[in-house]
Amino acid sequence: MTQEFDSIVAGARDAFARAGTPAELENAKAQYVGKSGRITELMKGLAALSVEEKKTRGAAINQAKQAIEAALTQRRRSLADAELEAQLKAEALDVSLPGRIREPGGLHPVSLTMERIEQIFASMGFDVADGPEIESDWHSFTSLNNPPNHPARSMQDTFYVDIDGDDGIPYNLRPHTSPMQVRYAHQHIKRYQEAVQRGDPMPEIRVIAPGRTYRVDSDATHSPMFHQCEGLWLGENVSFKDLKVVFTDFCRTFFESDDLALRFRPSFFPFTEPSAEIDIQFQSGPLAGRWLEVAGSGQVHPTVVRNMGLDPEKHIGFAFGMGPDRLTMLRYGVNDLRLFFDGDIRFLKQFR
Ligand code: 2NM
Repeated sequence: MTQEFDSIVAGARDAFARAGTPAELENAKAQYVGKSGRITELMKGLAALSVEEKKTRGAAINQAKQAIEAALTQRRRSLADAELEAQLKAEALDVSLPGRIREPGGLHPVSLTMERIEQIFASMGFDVADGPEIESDWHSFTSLNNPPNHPARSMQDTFYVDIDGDDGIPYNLRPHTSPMQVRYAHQHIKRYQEAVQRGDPMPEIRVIAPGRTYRVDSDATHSPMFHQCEGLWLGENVSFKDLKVVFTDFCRTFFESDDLALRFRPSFFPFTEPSAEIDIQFQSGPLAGRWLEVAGSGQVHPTVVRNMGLDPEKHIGFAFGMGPDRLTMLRYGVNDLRLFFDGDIRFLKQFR
């Protein structure tokens, strides 16, 4: 091969190497072996030569053409390899990643507590009542002996809705579940009136009202939405002694502990008189020795009994209110209330 052809082949190799894509490579190819490429033009030039010259020059051109085609094939292959490499890289699959499995779900720890509370009180003959979270002013406050200027009614404590009730006062997000007990009494009023007419013994009211409640409050131990479970037992002769028995029994069953001490500490609520806070004390375990407040309670105020549509001479008894969120914290040793409402699956799956 002559110097001339060597440099053409070198030029072609160069152009092929510079082509970064298959399209660029096909363009470069056209300049050498295409219809009007360098080699094609040289072939055409052979026509004017003698037979002898055609032989030697033709062979040399052919050799150059073969070298160019070999270089082209090689470059095509390396570009295809690079393309495949890039594609594999882009679609890389990390087979060492854990698969996406659907794990079994479970109840929220507070729901577990609610179910537990309901089951324990059901075993003591308590009905479970459920009702609206958006309440009238009368049900949330007035019926429960909460005077209009009582601090529990203030805007700072209660969420109000943009809709007025029949009394012109906006509806509220219930700050406790006691309205449900007033509703429950009203729902069953016929039974009590019929008993009076027949001279039968007065049917008892034994009900708990578990559910969501709302107050304008938010820190490590208060959430604007929290849970309550209130209880009510009214009958002709239901006393504070019965409250002590019922609540002691409940606490011992709930915490699965027979050596649990209870303390009834005088307090005040508008809807009960007398009233008491209920504290418990574990005798063993991580919380042993400390008095822990778990509920409020008291003998239902005659005004409240009257607002239930009942005769306070015939329906006497007690009510109590407790916080399932707090009971859940005590039972499982959770130290921050907000963990219940963050929805962090790592926390929640521990109760599954
Ligand atoms: C508490 C404390 C004391 C209560 C009162 C009533 C009702 F409806 F009978 F008036 N339900 N719950 C009550 C009494 C609630 O929570 C701390």
